[in-house]
Amino acid sequence: MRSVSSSNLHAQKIEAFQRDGFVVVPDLLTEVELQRFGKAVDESVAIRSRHDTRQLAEKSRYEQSFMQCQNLWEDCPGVRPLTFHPVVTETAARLLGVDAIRIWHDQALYKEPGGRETDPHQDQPYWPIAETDTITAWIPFEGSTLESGAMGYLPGSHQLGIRKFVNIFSGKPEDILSIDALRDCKPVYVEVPPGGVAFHHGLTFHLARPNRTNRTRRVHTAIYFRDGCVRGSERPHPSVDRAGIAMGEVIDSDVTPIAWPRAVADLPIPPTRE
Ligand SMILES: O=C(O)CCC(=O)C(=O)O
Repeated sequence: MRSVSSSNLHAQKIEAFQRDGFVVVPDLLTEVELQRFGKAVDESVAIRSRHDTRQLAEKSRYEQSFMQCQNLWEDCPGVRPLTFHPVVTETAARLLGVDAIRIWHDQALYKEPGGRETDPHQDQPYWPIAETDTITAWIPFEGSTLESGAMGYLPGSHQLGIRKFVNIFSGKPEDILSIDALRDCKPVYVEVPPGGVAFHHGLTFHLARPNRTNRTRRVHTAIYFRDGCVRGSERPHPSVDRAGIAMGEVIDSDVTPIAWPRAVADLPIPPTRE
């Protein structure tokens, strides 16, 4: 099995992530893996969305940015080895500079042909995690291009001391990019080559371009946090509420198992609770 030491995680990548709050790491997944995991996520998205017959134009503004299917690792055995992929998870831990990480949740983010842009936001304010040792792995099965819905990041915005909840879920969100603290910080859009993974810090402001192609932009993401983080607010969230983790308690349950390090080929047993 490959490990990060034999992949492309040079010190410059770690420095870039810590400085900019995002980085693209090439060659983490093989062509065979992209085919296998892409098929597994496609099937899971099809099952989860089988009752939704709406056209794109009939969906909410938020849903026009992407189809979102969460916690696929739990009920889709074919997706589990991707969310807990040893090279992806080790890379995430090395970028964060921590010894062990847990899964917060995973999700497919499928931007349909004609899908609108993803509105700018930070992720961390959506999560009741006290510490900010959080990272998302954004894994496009066919790579991503400016035309297909590439991600854009505001470099260094994770270090500005901002922790702002932007409501992108209903109605038109506030224009967060025009606040004084961000006005001089322009998004950098990045294309990801097939097999590459884009990582961003939980405090990095980010957005994505519309999908101007006639193919769905197929992306799986996994959010990881440092082992030992505690619940920092009462904000409801299934990743802590399902396990009854109270304010101030360490976030440690079968809902958020260790993602790295794990023994070779050892995958976590998903929770049975709703
Ligand atoms: O894929 C997208 O369009 C947005 C992704 C995103 O916001 C995230 O992964 O936090």
